[in-house]
Amino acid sequence: MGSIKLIEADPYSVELDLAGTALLLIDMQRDFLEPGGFGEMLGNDVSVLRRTIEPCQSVLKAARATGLRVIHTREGHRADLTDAPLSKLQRGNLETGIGDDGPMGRILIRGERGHDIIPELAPNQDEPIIDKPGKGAFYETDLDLILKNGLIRTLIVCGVTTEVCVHTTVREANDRGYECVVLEDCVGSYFPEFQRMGIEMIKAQGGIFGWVSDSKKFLNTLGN
Ligand code: C5J
Repeated sequence: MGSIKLIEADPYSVELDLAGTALLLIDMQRDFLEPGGFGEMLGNDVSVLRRTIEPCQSVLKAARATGLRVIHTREGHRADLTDAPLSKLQRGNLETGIGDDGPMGRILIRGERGHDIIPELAPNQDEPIIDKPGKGAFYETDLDLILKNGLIRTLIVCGVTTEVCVHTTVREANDRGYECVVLEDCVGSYFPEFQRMGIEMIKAQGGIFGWVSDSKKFLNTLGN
């Protein structure tokens, strides 16, 4: 590795120093992506998120083959819910919400089947998993420490959902001085208009939060 590669992106192409670049896969969990999970229980069509799985698999395979650092995140809580703010537990007046029994175990609780990452994108032993209680992957986690220790400055961002955990994380990363390249076909929203606007917002005003590219361009950059 240690090489500089150009990735085609919007609003303009950008150089990636591969030694300082990590792939960040955000919340590709059963609860969001599989039928019967929390996302579907909230009335969402999970098939629109499942479109991201194949491109994410290609990107993950290429990143591993190149030796890029790969980091996964999961949104969820302790079994006793002591790390979940009341606001998050109560908002929405849901009949079945975080911590309640669902078809894949207790919803968004660490260790439960629904909380885990989908098998198609299962982490390797050497890939850190960041368990986060919030939407942003930096909030109350050691992600920043792991990135700093790994001399990582650039994040290739994939995951769900575009306007919630992806956006929050990209904004947090941006404020901490990281460069983010979001792969459009590897991030998904249950709402088409949020997907479109979420992507637009990242690359607006000369790349106010970073760049937008896609899986094919990323694979071209890595020479796959
Ligand atoms: C949501 C997420 N949508 N991972 N979480 O609540 O975006």
